[in-house]
Amino acid sequence: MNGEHPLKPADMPIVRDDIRTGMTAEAIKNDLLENLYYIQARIPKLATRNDWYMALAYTVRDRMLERWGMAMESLHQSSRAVCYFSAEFLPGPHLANAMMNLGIYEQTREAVAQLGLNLDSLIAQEGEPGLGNGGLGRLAACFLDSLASLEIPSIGYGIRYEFGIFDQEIRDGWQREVTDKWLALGNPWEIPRPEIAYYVPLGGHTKQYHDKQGRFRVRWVPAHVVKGLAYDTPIPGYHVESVTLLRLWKSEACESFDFQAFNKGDYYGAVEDKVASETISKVLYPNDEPSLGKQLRLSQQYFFVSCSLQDMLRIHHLAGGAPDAFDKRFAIQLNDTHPAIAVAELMRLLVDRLAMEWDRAWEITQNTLSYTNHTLLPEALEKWSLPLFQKMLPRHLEIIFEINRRFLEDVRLTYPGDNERLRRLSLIDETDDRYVRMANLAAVGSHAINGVAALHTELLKETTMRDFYGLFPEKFLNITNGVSPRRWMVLSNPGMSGLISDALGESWICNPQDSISRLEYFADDAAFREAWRKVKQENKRELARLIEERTGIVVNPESLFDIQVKRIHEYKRQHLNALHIITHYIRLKRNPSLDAPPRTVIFGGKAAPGYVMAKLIIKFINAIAEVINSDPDVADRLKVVFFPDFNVKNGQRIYPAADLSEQISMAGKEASGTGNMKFSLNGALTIGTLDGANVEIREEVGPENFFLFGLAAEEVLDLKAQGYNPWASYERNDELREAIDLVRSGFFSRGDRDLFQPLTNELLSRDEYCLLADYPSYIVTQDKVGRAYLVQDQWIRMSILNVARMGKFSSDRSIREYLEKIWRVESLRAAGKQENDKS
Ligand code: B1N
Repeated sequence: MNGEHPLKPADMPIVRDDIRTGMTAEAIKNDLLENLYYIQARIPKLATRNDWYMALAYTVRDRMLERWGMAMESLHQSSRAVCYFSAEFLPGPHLANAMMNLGIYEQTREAVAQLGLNLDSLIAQEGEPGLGNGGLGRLAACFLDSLASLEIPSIGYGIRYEFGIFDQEIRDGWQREVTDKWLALGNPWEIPRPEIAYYVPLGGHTKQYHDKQGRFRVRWVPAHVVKGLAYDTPIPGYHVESVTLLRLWKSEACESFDFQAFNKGDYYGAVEDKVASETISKVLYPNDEPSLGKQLRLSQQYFFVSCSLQDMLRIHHLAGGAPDAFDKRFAIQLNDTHPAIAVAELMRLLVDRLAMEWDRAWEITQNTLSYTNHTLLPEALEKWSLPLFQKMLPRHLEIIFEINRRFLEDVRLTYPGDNERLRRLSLIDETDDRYVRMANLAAVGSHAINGVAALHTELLKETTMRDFYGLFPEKFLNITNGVSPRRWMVLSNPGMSGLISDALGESWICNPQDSISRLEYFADDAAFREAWRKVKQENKRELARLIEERTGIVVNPESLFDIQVKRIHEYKRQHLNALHIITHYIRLKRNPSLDAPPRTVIFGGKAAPGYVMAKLIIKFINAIAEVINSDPDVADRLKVVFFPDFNVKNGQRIYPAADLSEQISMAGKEASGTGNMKFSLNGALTIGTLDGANVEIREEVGPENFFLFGLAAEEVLDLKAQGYNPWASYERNDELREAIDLVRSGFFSRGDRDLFQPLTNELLSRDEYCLLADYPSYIVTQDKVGRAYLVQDQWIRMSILNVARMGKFSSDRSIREYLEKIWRVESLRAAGKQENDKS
């Protein structure tokens, strides 16, 4: 049999263990051939690049499954595990990350080379699971990476969307959305678990009854039931023996219900039910922030929360745990309010299904749950209209009313007669129509509430959740976001990471907070600076190649790479960046010998398909790019690029090539930002406002290594309180007026004066995000950036210092804080150590 395998020499013995788990190039090569043959059913001669990619993915996965078994065992035994509930996960491509974490990168490269293949091209073949919109989903993925690397028993629970975030194409400067068919070529990283399935009821009504003990009970009689199936993806930690589990739910029709309709002869009714059931996990809502009262979104949230809680109860039960000890076994983190229905669902499962007393169930619920807030934007606060809620989740509405009744009773005792406050704290908004307020539900049902950066948490306490802070200040805490140094440094920037490791050893990869600061000494080492500059230069050359391939634009890799990549949103102010470009362009036209370095301004990011102004901003950037890039007068001095389809994969090539990171949101609006951290960890300097985590980044790297501009959050409030008049700003500043007038003249729109009117009108009349107020200081600060860049050696020093001082922003540090302050869960490593100490 072996001898018949076309590429396998007859004398190569196959030892199953070795082939699936061996870490040598030889074992990897053999497994790769086996998987190509037995899973892809291909012989090497006929294999496509995707066949090879799939076979390689299975080969790497084989090496994770062994660790998987151990992880499952610990979950079923361990004293306490973390469950991260998130409607979004953006893990990015798995292959290279898994090879790095398993420590088999070089062996795999060799194995693949022996077969005449190129590893980088196989890595490039992988798409990515775009199961998230932006920062919030990517944060969830970084957190799983850290949970795995710190060996914390943990599960990420979410939805297996069939279609993730749309792919973005740019046509004639406009965004076009293309469906993301991430599952089309198969997904080798997931393991379907058809036997792990739960029923999720929806609609119908409730009935009261008395049980055998004569106790008052409620039964929910649903109108539909859908089934949730588990799909598991192993998330490997860095150089450790364990993996974390990402368990995503896919919705399906539940056969028994199909057949009922079918038997009644209602074939189409049965099919409709099937379609409706499968719709639940069909597509990710592409909105980053504004909440929209869509029924399907509420059913998605309930669907995944119910499956996950039922799954946890099953795991707990299998381990012999009593319902009463549920909170000892699990900590659940709610990633924003998207899974906040967990408060009512856990109560329902404990009270209705497991016949627990209300008070005890409430204690368990509060002990188990904690809530992270990710935004202060008022339009993002999730609320569901009462009729919709009643129709879909009648039992949950009753439970929420009961929670609210008890809660408001307590509030009345604390603040007698303060009806205004009562109205604000209520879980039900009764201002106009009636709504369920998900943030209030999450706050009341959790024992901890955290913001994601110091400033954000302060503003949360002072504004959005002020009344809750007054009521239970002890619940509030800050945990500043972080990012994975594995994916965002080692994997995406091997050149820079290699330099750091050569200088410091490799301990910084898992412990940047303690170790990477030693890099500071190397900022004074001229040879090190030169090596650092070369790495950045090479990264920029790489990105320049990619830009040409994707957009046709040729950029100068020696120019200052000035980059803003993030979701397109007015509060993030990509159009402020654009106004600077226009001003710089006008100056260059007027003064060809202007003393400023050549610049390439690069943008990337998706706009929500229904967000008209954000889509116009994309068109605006592309329109400016078209004019400037074809103007020979500034050919060597200024280029503008809109890099299409910004996602994790593209991000990995963009961050390492940046000189300047644009973090220019209006102060008070960006909860944290995490791109700001990725840039700085890759040696970019930041131009930014005092917003979100920028404040802490500046504190860490030092004000002299950070280009600060603009109003602070409080100053924005003052300005608005005084009655902000953007028109006055426009009239006061000549360069601003020139820039805006040039846009209004149709200069960037082939003479069309109307195209960008919605944009310029908004800026001149309302300017909600104070672009015109911040314009002068932004321009002055950009000039400073330009002058600083001209002193290359000094710039490189600052770049090294940025990286050396960014250790705080590892997601490992964030996770340790969650562990200590909220979850009270121990690492397996620590637990194992204690066991050893005892024996
Ligand atoms: O969460 C990130 C932060 O770094 C960002 O500052 C913040 O904007 C982002 C509804 C959201 N907040 N809210 C969302 C996403 C999807 C959705 O449907 C809201 N995303 C953020 C991580 O903390």
